[in-house]
Parts: sequence; C-alpha cells; structure tokens
Amino acid sequence: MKQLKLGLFENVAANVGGTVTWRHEDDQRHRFDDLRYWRDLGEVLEDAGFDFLFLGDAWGWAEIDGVRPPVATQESLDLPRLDPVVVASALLSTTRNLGLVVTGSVLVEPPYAFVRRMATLDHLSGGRLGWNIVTTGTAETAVRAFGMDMVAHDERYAMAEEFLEVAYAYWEGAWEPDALTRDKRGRFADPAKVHPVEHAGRFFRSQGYGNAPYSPQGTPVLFQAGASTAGRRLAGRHGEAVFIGSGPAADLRRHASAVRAEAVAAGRAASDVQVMAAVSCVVGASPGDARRRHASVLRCQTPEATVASYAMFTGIDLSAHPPGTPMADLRTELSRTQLERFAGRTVGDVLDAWRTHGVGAQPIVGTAQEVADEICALAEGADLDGVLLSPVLQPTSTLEFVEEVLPLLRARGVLADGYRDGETLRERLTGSGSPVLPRTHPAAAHRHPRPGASP
Ligand code: FMN
Repeated sequence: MKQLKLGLFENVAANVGGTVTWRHEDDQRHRFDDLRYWRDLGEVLEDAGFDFLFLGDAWGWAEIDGVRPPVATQESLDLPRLDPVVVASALLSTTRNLGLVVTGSVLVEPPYAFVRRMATLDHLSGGRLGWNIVTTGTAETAVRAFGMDMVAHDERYAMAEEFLEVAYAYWEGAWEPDALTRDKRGRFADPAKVHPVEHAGRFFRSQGYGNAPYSPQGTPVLFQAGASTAGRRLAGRHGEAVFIGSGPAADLRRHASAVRAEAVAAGRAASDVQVMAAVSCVVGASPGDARRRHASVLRCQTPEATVASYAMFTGIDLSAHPPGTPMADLRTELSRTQLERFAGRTVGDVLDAWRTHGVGAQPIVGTAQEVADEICALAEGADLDGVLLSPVLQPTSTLEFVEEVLPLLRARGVLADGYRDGETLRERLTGSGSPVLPRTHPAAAHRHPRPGASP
C-alpha cells in the first residue's frame, strides 16, 4: 500500500462543513477568532507530522429564496468567518515544517493583488504555501457583496482557467528566479531578468510588472476540489493535490482515475496529481462508546439548520419539496457536486445524510483499530495518495486521531514517520525533488526564456 500524505481540514469559523458542532462541550471552534487557539492547533499538527493545514473559505452566506434564515446566524452556520490568509500568516513563526494551504476564490478578486499576497506567504514561509483554487461555493450571495453579476457554474471554471493564466504569468514569468542579486557593490536586481506581463482576456486584463519576486516555489502548490466535469478538467490540467470528497471506495476510485486521466490528457503524468479524500472519525474506547459520542454530536443538529445549511451550498430549499422528491428533479448553479453526489436519492435521504455529515465525509465511528482499518481499506480501495482529516470536533477529534489512530497507521507503514525530505511543501507532497512545478505543467510555459524561444 502507498504511503499516504496527511492534511487537516479546517475553516476559520465556528462550524465547518455544514453541520453544527460549536455547542458541543468538547468543541472549541467558538474560539475561531483567538490566535492562541490557532497556534495551539498548528503546534499539534507540526508535532504530529501532518503535511499541511488546509483552511477552507467562502465569501457568501446562506439564503433561502433571497432571505437569510435567522437560524444561520443563531447557529453560526456560515458567518462570522475570518480571513484564512491572515490566520496562515500568524502560524508562520510558530511552525517550521507544516504546509499552509489557503483557499482563494477566482471569482471575486482580480488576480494581481492575490498573486502578491500568495507570493509573500510563500517567501515568508520558505516555500510552505498551497493554494486551494475555488470557483466559490456560495457564489450567488458572494457576487452581490462584491457588486458583481452572478457568473454561471461552467463560466466560473472558464474564469478559473484565465485567472490561472494571469497568476502564472506573474509568479513564473515576471521575475526570473535569479533576478535578485542584492549585490551591495553592484545592482539589486538584473533588469534583463524582470519582464512585463500583458494579459487581455475575456474576464481579466492586467498589464505591468510583478510586485513580488520569484518565490521559493514559484507557484504555490495547487490544490483543487471541483467535482463537476468542468471541475475535474481544471483539476487534471492544473491541480497537484486534488480532493475527491468522500463516499464509497468504488466511487472514489472512479473519480480518482477520472482526475488522473484528465491530467494525462493535458500532457502531465498521472502521478503528477496527488489524489486525496476527506476522512472523518469518532473514536471510542469500544464501538458502543464511539456510537454514544457520535450521538452526542448529532444532538447538536436541528432540522432548520440542516435545511439552511444545504441551501447555503446549493441555493435549494429542501423543505419546499416533499421528502419523496427525487434529487434528479432539482437544479442548481451553485455547487453541482452537492446535488450530483446524491443522484438516485430523494430529498428525505439527503436531509438525513446532511444532518449527519453536511458537505463532509460520513464519520467512521469505532475504536482506533477500526478507524485505522477503514482508512486503510478506503485508501487502498480508492487508490488514494493521501487523506484529509476533517475533524468532527476541534481540537478533540484531532487529538484523538493523533494520539490513538496515527500510531497505528505509522506502525503499518501507511504514514511517514515525521516530515519527508525537502524544504518545501511541493517537495514533501509530490516527492518530485524540486520546489517548482515541472516543465509539463501549464505554468511552466510562462517562464523565461520561453520554451522554444531563441536564447
Ligand atoms: N469550496 C469553497 O468554495 N471553499 C472551500 O474552502 C472548499 N473546500 C473544499 C474542500 C474539500 C475537501 C472539498 C471536497 C471541496 C471543497 N470545496 C470548497 C468545494 C469545491 O471547491 C467545489 O466548489 C465543489 O466541490 C463544487 O464543485 P463543482 O463546482 O465542480 O461542482
């Protein structure tokens, strides 16, 4: 069995992934705005040898037919939420090895400012930055806040393609890696190695010089999680670590090979994409103890919060449809994944499933041994390169995993014993031996001298 990469999924908010857990006595996410909470979590992850902390993000909020349901605020389903980039920066000085992966939307902000922010984090972290490219789950409300018109689902992916072109032009092409000489008796930078960027496309225009010089990884490690046809295409073309959500191993295996096939179709190697799935667990001293603990989490959910939470991701009010309605009858321009993953099921089934795990993975509930067995079976069955732990309760579930499950996975050789060789997140995650993207990646076409150009 492959040795798995390990990340942790979190959001800078009081709840994560569409379920309500902040009320639970063992949950600390209500401290999402407390620096100490984040630093403690970063230390736990670094000590345990996690490859990265992944901070999800969204800009929008829940609405049902244009009205924000009070339950969304009462239960903190969506807001308040803080900026993951700032939280990641706060962890730079308290971690040395942990990768920091931040979510950034291609929909609401033009590339130029975003590119500098990412490069800054990559410089200051010594090449530990990853970017989770999202077209934005809660697009319909987010665009209003930014004074924009709604962009349809597949158009958002076309925007993502173009956003990436602009970003690569600045990250890879604006400053050559050796442009800065910092020679006190000579020059600071070599003008021959600093290039203007010209981009005029359908969605973005940008002309100028890059603010930030070439960073340790050039382009941050590219994470992606889109599950629709357009999403998989983007993942296959650009993604280096791709999340394929959760579900039965056979479904995940199909999804994983579809993403790898997209990579090959784009001229990359199947192994250029690390395919990862989300896992969640509730660990108990016995199976009965684990079930009791899981029941205590489920008691925090209410039917109103479940309906509002599903609407937040899809814009669909499930309470307006009889429970027997096939999900295939419903449509969305928001997250298609959250509709398509329930193909063949009814509205009633989905309300039930959403109450137990929201957008995330159905938790594995059992003893540490059982959880380790299931993770191994899933990873092997789906041919995964890694897993993204989505803790049910924070930090309780993370600590349980670290103390009880991690040693079992290490003993089986499924997880590396500490950090892998390499200074940068890319080297550790991909094992490529290089901190920058390979020549087969579309970003590399923006480097100087341009491939095929005379020297
Ligand atoms: N979408 C976001 O807008 N923000 C996130 O932080 C985010 N994190 C995700 C993490 C994981 C593990 C997964 C599986 C998905 C995540 N998504 C997030 C959703 C995807 O980026 C994508 O928008 C969603 O799967 C819908 O895909 P589609 O538009 O291709 O249907």
